[in-house]
Amino acid sequence: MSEYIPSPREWVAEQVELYEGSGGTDGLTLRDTGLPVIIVTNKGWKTGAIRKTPLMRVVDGNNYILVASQGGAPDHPRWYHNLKAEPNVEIRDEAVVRSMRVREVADSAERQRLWDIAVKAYPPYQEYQDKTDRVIPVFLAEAV
Ligand code: F42
Repeated sequence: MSEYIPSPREWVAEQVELYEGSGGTDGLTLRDTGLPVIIVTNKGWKTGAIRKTPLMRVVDGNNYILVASQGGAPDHPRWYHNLKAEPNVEIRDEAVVRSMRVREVADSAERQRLWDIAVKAYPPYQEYQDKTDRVIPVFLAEAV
């Protein structure tokens, strides 16, 4: 069994603790936005450790759209690299935990369709894209 290493960002680690510790009944939204969050459990590609990454809950049918925005920072978040190396993840959506496989969406028409859904769910994503030179990666998580 790999070791779980909490995020070094305190507010993120605290959200994971509350969300998971309550079995998906508490800590379900992003701070004061009231917008729903999921928890992605993934593997660190260098350490092999278990990482838990809260992301906005953006759905496309039975699938989830994962947006590697990191607030419009110049670099991709570390979890981007983890997911590229190990696409098998678990996604917790409230009390439901599912095994899923993620893929980065390369096709530009497909990416645009998913991006539009993501921005509708969480409008700041567009502000983040506007303030960074990188193209913010979009993943689709599908049931395995
Ligand atoms: N981030 C987003 O990008 N998109 C969202 O929609 C989003 C929503 C959201 C909602 C609630 C919430 O609490 C947080 C939310 N975040 C969102 C923030 C998100 O959870 C991440 O904290 C953020 O994207 C930064 O991801 P990160 O993976 O870069 O995290 C940093 C702080 C981190 O954990 N760094 C670790 C460290 O020790 O410095 C590295 C962890 C790691 O993955 N290490 C790898 C390993 O092998 O273990 C190696 C990785 C490498 O390439 O070096």
